[in-house]
Amino acid sequence: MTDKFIKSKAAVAWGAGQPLVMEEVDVMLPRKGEVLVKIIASGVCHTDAFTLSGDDPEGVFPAILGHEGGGIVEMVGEGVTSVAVGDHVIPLYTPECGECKFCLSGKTNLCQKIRETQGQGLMPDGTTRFYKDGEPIFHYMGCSTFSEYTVLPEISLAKVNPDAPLEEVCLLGCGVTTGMGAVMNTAKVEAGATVAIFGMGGIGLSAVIGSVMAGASRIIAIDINESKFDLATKLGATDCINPKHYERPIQEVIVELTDGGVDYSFECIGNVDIMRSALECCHKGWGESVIIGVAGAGQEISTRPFQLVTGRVWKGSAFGGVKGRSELPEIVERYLDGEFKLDDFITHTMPLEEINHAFALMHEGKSIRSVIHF
Ligand code: NAD
Ligand code: AHE
Ligand code: ZN
Ligand code: ZN
Repeated sequence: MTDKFIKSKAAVAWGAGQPLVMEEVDVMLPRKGEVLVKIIASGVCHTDAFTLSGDDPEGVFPAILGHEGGGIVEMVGEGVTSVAVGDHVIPLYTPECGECKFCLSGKTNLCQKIRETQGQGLMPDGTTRFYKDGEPIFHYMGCSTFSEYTVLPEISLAKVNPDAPLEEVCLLGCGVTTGMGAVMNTAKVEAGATVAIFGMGGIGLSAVIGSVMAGASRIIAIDINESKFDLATKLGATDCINPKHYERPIQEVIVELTDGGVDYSFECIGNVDIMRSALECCHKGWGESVIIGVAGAGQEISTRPFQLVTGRVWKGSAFGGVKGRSELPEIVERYLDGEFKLDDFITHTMPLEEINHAFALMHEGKSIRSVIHF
């Protein structure tokens, strides 16, 4: 720990299942190819809660969580050319190096250039930039946006229009891009198609928006928390279903409602039983189901192979299939042009000091997105 550093307030996850603790941490200045970012705002995504719970096989502690942020470049390390001090940026947990096999494939947004160290909570050189009293603290998903200052690789930053309010477009760093992108890029829902979306949190509601944009004829929203249905309807869901109101499996109900099943379904919860329902509510011969939800260590999906033999397709989607550096700036422009709104999602705002309240609201089903203002 011989690098120069600055002081930063951060919410530290000291261990699985423990509340975050406000700390003043030391943030090492950026090394070659790295960027110091001052975070202006960060959403709280269910994946942060998933990792904090201890269910994430890649969860390491102590760590600074948060991956749905917006910030301003404070300082650049040696060799950084694509962003400069003062640029507005959105941190990317799916970076885009533009030169790895994955980036060059034209088939995926899953850049693998720094995936291994990122999964270990480290910068690409295998070290951390966060310390408390000389003890290292891990990064999270390459972002660590629950810190006033964070360090990211240059390839993990999307430079966006400074006219866009970072307090809103931070949601494009994960939730909204993920839901909209899964519909438009992964499933490629076409006009007139029927859609079922399981889970009306930030991701599922964004999938509703994506389905409306795609011109879907029927958008069935499914949740066990009916307080989510008002917003789902406002955003364009045509039907809202609470599975608890039925004795039969929800897939049977949807198949009957839709003359044989939906064209596309999306699992936005992280529940492997619902992933099965989502697949099996798809139409024989062509129905496609996209898994977006993240399930805990040791969990597995199952169905009868006959479901796939008879033409249903099971897929997954990460960050909506979006390549962050080349495509996210354009999505920000579409937001600025009024194509979709973000403020509907922001049910709560609070300072970093109150971040544990954001997790409580999520677990109680009372929030869509809490946004932390720094
Ligand atoms: P959230 O907690 O805001 O929303 C989840 C919703 O699911 C809630 O409305 C809840 O009431 C509902 N739900 C829970 N159990 C249900 C059940 N049995 N039946 C029907 N509805 C049920 O979460 P979120 O932030 O929207 O994230 C959703 C999932 O997506 C999480 O697993 C998260 O980790 C994952 N995620 C994945 C990606 C990706 O790139 N693949 C990106 C972001 C989030
Ligand atoms: N670490 C977990 C998997 C977590 C996961 O699937 N993450 C999603 C993004 S969730 C954002 O809220 C993702 O992008 N996955 C692709 C990747 O490369 O991580 C585990 O099971 O080990
Ligand atoms: Zn997320
Ligand atoms: Zn790459």
